[in-house]
Amino acid sequence: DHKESYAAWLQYKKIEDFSLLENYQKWFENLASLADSVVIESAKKELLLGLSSMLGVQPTFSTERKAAAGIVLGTSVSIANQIEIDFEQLNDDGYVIKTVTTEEKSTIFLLGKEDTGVLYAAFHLLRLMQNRESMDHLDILENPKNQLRMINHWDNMDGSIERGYAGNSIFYSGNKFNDELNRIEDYARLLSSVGINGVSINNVNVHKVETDLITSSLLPKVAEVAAIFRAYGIKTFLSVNYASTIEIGNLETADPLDTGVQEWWKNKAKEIYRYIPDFGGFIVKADSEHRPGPFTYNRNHADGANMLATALEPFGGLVVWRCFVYNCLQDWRDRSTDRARAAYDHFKPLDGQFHPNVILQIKNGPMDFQVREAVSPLFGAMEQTNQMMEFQITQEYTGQQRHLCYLVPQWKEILDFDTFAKGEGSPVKNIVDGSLFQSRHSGIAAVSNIGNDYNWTGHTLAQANLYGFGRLTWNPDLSSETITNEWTLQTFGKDELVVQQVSQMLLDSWRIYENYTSPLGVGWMVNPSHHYGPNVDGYEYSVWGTYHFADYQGIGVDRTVKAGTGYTAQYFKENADRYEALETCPDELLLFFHHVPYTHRLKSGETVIQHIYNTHFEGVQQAEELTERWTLLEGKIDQERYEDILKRLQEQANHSKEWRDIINTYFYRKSGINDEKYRTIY
Ligand code: GCW
Repeated sequence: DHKESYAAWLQYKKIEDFSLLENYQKWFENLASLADSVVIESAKKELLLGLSSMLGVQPTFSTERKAAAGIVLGTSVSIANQIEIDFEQLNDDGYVIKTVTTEEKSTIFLLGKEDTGVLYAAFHLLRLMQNRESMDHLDILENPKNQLRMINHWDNMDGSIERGYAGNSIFYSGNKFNDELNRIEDYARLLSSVGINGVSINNVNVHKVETDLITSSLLPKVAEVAAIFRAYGIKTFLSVNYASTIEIGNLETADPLDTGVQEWWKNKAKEIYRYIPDFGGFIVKADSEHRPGPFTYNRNHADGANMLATALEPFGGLVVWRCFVYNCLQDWRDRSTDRARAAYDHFKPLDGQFHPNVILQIKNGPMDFQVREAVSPLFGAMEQTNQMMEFQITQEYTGQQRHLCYLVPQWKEILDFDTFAKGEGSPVKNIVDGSLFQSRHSGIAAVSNIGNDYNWTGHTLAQANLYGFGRLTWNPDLSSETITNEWTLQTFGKDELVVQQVSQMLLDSWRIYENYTSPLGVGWMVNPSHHYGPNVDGYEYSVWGTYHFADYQGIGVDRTVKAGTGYTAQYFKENADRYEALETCPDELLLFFHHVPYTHRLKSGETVIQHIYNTHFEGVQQAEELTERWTLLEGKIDQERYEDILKRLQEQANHSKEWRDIINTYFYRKSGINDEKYRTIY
């Protein structure tokens, strides 16, 4: 019945330890909820589910606080002065969990400033219980660091998911919404349990059918979905077709300065908000990879975004405008065009021109979610513009959920990257949380990795990426280890060996994947179009602008000011200088910034060619070891998940050999330089 696979980290496994069980049970004899709303209903429902499952009790909620021990749910308004709490310390989604023991009563308060805070507090308490922690002296105050914590779906209404590796869409099939929407509620529970508060439900590439999502034919269904998410504190957004006025509006233009176009969108916004009063707003991919946009009318991105923003503004809606804009019709001979430069070149000059309800959504790197690339220099470069991060949870370039690649350590590195935008101590996380420039709106979004597979994510261990994304977005200061341990405990239970092994496997996996794939930050080297598996020259002569320029002498992209594309100058001085000079450029990004001979010596002491050989042999060995490490856990977790994961790890180990051999052979043949250790190169 796939029970464990489906439940993901909300297992709520029965507590076997008798004294812990007794201790927990005493708290749940009296449950009171002083507030009421659909969101509070969800909190109550989740608590009851967790309690009956973990403790085997079936309590009910009353509306007032009773004597003896108990749990009390409330908000700043409903709690009045029953407990001294300074609600001023909480932001809109913040909460307090506090155990208060007096002579007559012991109470655990779950208090939110708003209803969502109560829901998050309920999930937090359940997490503590899943982790078997004591509840006797809780004193917790939590505020999310990021205002928008969002998931972007690339789901199409035919049921397919662009870059999806876990089955089909849970929202649509056959160009319609699914009749059965139950699964969406379980999805909402998973998201809400890690603090996600926004979701866009259709692909940023908005095709013909999806263009209709903002019409009266589909809005009632969108509203149904939005109602499910609303009960879990999640706002619904839609990706829109920039050329809607032409496609569905009977207008001849989508010129943002045309008054007819402006009117059409204003009316459209009004209509949408009639169906969904708390609609989040629009995600827009414009003038990118053949999608329509304002360029057609000689207008810029600010013109386009502001036109939509004006329409949404009266209702509090946001425009999330993507910065993934570049020339995708390049010629490899043209060394002056550099895709990495594109987002900055397009958007930086527009700083200060965007309306307050526009947020620019910027991919973490300037290329496209590679296993390793530089951090986008656009972060911090637009002081007067709302910016948010776009990560990719779905593993397009990182093994497509057939390989284990846990991305939390990568995301942390990016969030911690010091941009020097306001001198030392200006990390990306302080730009996207809005604090560095006091931005009105900000946050982190990521492309979903889930589908209708019974375990949501194809690779069961890829559930950790979704969990980790949420937790990290709530608080970017959590360590990878904390998040990983939490996830493992909740997902597989509190067995020391399991927690230790699984956590360490996750933490090692990104490096392992990098080892046997593309080296030193150069990226790509994948099969065109589906992007799975090695193909060193797969994109080398194509129009997409993703080159490595390997020849018989050397490899890498010269992005220096001195001799290359000048990209390094897009960073603030400290980083620009560091990347510009070969001596200071970090090894792991060497080929992203420089073209060097194969004999160039890295800071590690190895030559580039020897590094390629070494990491590829080592990576395969590490991938094989992952399988062995997993087999230690047989019998310690349920058989279904054990075998599912084992199968994927075996596939990974095999496929890593293909990577190793194709990459090693290619560079051996190009360079003519032997492996110092004379290992087998085909
Ligand atoms: O690189 C590309 C992906 C596309 C995706 C695009 C984007 C949704 O391969 O599948 O389109 O990025 O982010 O817009």
